[in-house]
Amino acid sequence: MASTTQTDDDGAFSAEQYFATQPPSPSLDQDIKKVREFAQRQLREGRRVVLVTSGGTTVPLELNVVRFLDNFSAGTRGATSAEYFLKAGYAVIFMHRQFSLQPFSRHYSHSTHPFLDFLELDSAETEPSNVAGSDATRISVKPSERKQLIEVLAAYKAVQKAGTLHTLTFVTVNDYLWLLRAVAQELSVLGRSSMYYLAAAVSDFFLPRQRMAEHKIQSGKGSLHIEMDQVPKILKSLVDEWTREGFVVSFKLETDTSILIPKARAALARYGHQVVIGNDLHTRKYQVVFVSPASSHRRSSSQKADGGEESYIESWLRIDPASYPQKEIEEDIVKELVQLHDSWISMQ
Ligand code: PAZ
Repeated sequence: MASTTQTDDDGAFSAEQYFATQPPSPSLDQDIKKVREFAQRQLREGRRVVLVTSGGTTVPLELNVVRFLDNFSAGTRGATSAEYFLKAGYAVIFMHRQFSLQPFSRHYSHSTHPFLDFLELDSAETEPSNVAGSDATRISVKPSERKQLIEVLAAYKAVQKAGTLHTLTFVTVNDYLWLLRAVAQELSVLGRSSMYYLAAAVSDFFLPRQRMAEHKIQSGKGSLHIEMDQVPKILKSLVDEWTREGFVVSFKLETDTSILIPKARAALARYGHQVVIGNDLHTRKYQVVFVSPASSHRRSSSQKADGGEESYIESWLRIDPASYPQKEIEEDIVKELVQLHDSWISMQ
């Protein structure tokens, strides 16, 4: 816990204090200039925009970083959802952990479906070792892979042509926080047409720059003790300050399912956003729970219709595990969110 810095009531850094003391990455201004151009174009062209965050953040332990804390997230949820949002007509800002999965190319991940395995050298009589470097050698795609490749490639090319996908990368939790704030501030021009789909697995703790070792931490002095500070409650600032009208969807991951719904409700009560999607680490590809205020689409938890306690509605989305990966739960998640976003827009 921070001992010498201004903190929130629960001991976390306040967002204000965080941004006053932790410097942004040198590329932030350039990144945001491009986001501004993208947002302005989508505004002119009358498209809704969704910010999809995806993948895990790191927490560096040294300034010249050799060691860092990381988490499990591969970016499957974010990359898959981004594709379904594009299909639904949204423009997507895909803010993801460097080298994590991305829309379209995710189908050909080096670990699960390496593309070299489904390419073939054309002439059957030619020894692969003899054709290296020959311009005459043709390459083809295995017949069993063609249908899917054509579909993925066609969708990818169409999105490129329409200019509806903009990609940003982060590595550390600090990169993530600075980017999220700046992107949200840029997207606020879109008002209710913007959605925030916060699927990244963001560290709850970080080591302030002022307390990091400059060089690689040396062994030989016994065990290592590191005291981390809490990352500020950024959703509060997002909802109350950076984007007052955006439709905000956060994710809650737990490994103890009994606390999933109470934690999701607590997040809604605390931050006053629209939806929390709860998921369990082991079943996240097959089931999620949507939790939203009963008096749905209200901006702030303090605005109760009857002045009383807010109540919440839970609804589960499930797919048959046997149908995966042909069927992806993100298709249903996005479909549901597009409907909720429609209602949110029509409420203004
Ligand atoms: O990236 P992935 O597909 O492996 O996992 C997705 C997820 C579990 C990180 C995401 O659905 C999620 O719950 N994100 C928020 C995690 C949290 O901070 O609680």
